[in-house]
Amino acid sequence: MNKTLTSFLVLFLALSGLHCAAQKRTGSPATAGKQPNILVIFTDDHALRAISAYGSDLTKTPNIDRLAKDGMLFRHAMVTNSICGPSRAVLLTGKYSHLNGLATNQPGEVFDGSQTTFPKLLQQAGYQTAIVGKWHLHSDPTGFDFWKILPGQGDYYNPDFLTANGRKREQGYVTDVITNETLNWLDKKRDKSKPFLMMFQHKAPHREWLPAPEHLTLYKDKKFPEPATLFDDYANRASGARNQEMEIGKHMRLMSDNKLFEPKHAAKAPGNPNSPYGRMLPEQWQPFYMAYQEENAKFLASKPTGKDLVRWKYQRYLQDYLRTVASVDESVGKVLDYLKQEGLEENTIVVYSSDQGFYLGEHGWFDKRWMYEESLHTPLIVRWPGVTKPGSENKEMVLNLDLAETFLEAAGVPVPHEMQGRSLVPLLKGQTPKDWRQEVYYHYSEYPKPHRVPQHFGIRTDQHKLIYYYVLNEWEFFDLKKDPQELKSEYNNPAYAAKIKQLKEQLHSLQTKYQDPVARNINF
Ligand code: SGN
Ligand code: CA
Repeated sequence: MNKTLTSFLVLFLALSGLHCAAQKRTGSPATAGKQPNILVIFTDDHALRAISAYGSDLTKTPNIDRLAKDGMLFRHAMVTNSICGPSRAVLLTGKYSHLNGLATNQPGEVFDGSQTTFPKLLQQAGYQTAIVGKWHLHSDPTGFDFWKILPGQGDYYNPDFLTANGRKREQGYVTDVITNETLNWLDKKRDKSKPFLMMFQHKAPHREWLPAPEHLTLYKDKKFPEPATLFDDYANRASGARNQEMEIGKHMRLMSDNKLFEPKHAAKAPGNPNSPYGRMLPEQWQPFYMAYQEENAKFLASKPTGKDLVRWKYQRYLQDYLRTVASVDESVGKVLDYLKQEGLEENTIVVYSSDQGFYLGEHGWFDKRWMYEESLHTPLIVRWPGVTKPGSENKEMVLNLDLAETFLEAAGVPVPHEMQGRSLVPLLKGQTPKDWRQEVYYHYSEYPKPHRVPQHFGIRTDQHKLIYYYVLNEWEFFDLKKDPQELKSEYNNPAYAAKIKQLKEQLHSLQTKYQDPVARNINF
């Protein structure tokens, strides 16, 4: 063999070795036969408490529930960083924020689209890939054959959209526009000879919770139950819980959030022509304004204060939030009907999830961010005909970090080593591996604006949660069995000292395992 040929062979063998080492495992589709289509239905800020399949005491979501009836519902699906852009970056990359580079929503933070994402890998494996709706990563999507996204947060009425051809305003209500675009791509634009990945991502139910015209009076006379902690005094916890700016009473805005419009707005919507209300056409604004008038007049006549004001705001907040959820649920119904009608149901994995959970008055709050249960959890329902047992429930701790690997395994695509989650495919088959994770690592870092939630990281196990607010140098420890609402930190309780010491060690090893650089700088 001549020298050139020998070196070529050595190089070739070395490279194929490297190639294998860079993959966690070679996948084969989890079911025999064709690669499944993947439909990811993703909402923004959807609290578990606002989905009837999760036992909502507030509303009914019959279409989302259809997925749970035919598939698997995860009780403890959680996120690694409870805000929008960062959570979406984790979903795409299967890596924690400190490694995928997007840790906050702050201006100037842009997702690096040159990195490996699961849509890119599916595309390379022959999938047609598309994303429609909220994106919020500030760089153009990569790895998608088709994209039509909202710029930034997007708007509820007559939203602008970005595509590869530029920016264009679409007439109508955002949930409807996103639904129609999704159906249009599925029906007319995709290459039907290939399997598809469609990421169908709603803006709703994000703040400022503007309902669709047909839902403006839904729940008008309904009184929603108040959470037990609506008037939380934030005692017995670290100082962050007291100093936040996300209280319904103090920080929710009476006009733009709670629709307490002024008489002058009867003639003209508040804000400039690009603002959430200002961009409505007169024929959209008039019925919108009028729908709130009767209740607003009663409010102005009685001028509630103190706890009564909080109660009024809470009711108005829930009405509007749940009205936007009603549109999402109808939209889910339309797309599920389409799959059925086209004979796509059997070979399509449908996932329902959100970028994180949300507070619906618990602790007196709206918004998310905290490692506390309501915002750490996110809905996750998966229907995979022939794989998920209809009506099944899973109680293991799973993460948004796991979804990229799940989709890759389902499609039979090798998983890159650098991905940090774990495929949910065995769980979906009803076979939880013996060594499934017993602990979750969380790290949030956007401070102070908006909402003044201090930076923190922590560990959650089945029963306990330890949180460290590292800039404040304050700890919290909760026994979730004894105190599921997380109202009393037991950090200084000597009875828990050994447990806390053990959790600190586990926390440290999780930071090492996940390569979070914060671990190197903090000694605890
Ligand atoms: C906006 C909202 C905040 C919200 C962030 C992030 N304010 O700034 O309440 O926390 O988005 O939301 S608003 O007055 O503009 O509605 S996220 O879903 O993108 O993380
Ligand atoms: Ca969100």
